[in-house]
Amino acid sequence: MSPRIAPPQRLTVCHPDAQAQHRWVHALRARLPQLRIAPYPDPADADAALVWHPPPEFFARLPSLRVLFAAGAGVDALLAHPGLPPALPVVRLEDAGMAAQMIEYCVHEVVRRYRGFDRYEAQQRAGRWAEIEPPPRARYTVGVLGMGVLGRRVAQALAQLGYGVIGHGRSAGGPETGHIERSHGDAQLPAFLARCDVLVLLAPLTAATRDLMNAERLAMLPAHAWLVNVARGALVDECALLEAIDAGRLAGATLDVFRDEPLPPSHPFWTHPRIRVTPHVAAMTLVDEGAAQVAAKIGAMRTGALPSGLVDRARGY
Ligand code: OXD
Repeated sequence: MSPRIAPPQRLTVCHPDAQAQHRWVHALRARLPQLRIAPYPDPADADAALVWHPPPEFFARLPSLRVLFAAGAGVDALLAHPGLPPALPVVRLEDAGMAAQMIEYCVHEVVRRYRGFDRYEAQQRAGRWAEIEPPPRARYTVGVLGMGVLGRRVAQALAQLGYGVIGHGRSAGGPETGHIERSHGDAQLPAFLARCDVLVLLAPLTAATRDLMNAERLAMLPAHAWLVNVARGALVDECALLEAIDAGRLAGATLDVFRDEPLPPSHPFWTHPRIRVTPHVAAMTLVDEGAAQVAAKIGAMRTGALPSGLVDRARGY
């Protein structure tokens, strides 16, 4: 059981985008009038911080920090910060308006593939009039790899539309997901991958998931499958992905995240006919929703409860 975290009094906001930093400061001040809130590096005696990609010297300049809020859902970069004190509690945003966007993005890609809209685009270019009949929706299987807050919402939305959905997680259990078929662990991963018509990656980046979709696992997907990565670029071996698509062992991929961001101008993904690229926008953090969630977490801390979204440092998310 983690010890209680004292509710903060002085909060610094550090964001690489000055405009975003300004908006966070205002939104948090409106929700937390009792706190002293200022843009980094003020206040120098801050006991809490809300951060996105803090600079290398960040933690050395703020020795009084007692809790850290991440301005996003993924904390992989933050946990890899060399200055992060080992015992500092890290709290991440859990939905804060991201789930609705993630659902839109994933549903868009699944529907596009299922209904053949990608093929209709090619047909239009060729001046060809021909119907494409989709298979029965319930037999069209979408695998959602990563059944955290966002993964569960995406899986539920797809299941409500009538797709056959399987949610794969690290371990059995976790929150109830109704009728959605579940699979879990390394042992069940090959069978899960083999059934996917579309695979949606929504797992956090940890030591266990880095390069998860390597050449061997990509080869477990059916050759007609489509990969959608809305999690982190490092989940996928990019060279192996290109090889699999070029060799006809995978239909293609929609990628919102990359190992190097922004995606370098010379990267082959930009021009590949079977790869769709978006610039890490599947679910953008909404400042007002995010500030409301941070205020609620601090509210919970005031009652002596632990805030939701507290990161398990050993597990990596
Ligand atoms: C996040 C992201 O982790 O935007 O929230 O990638």
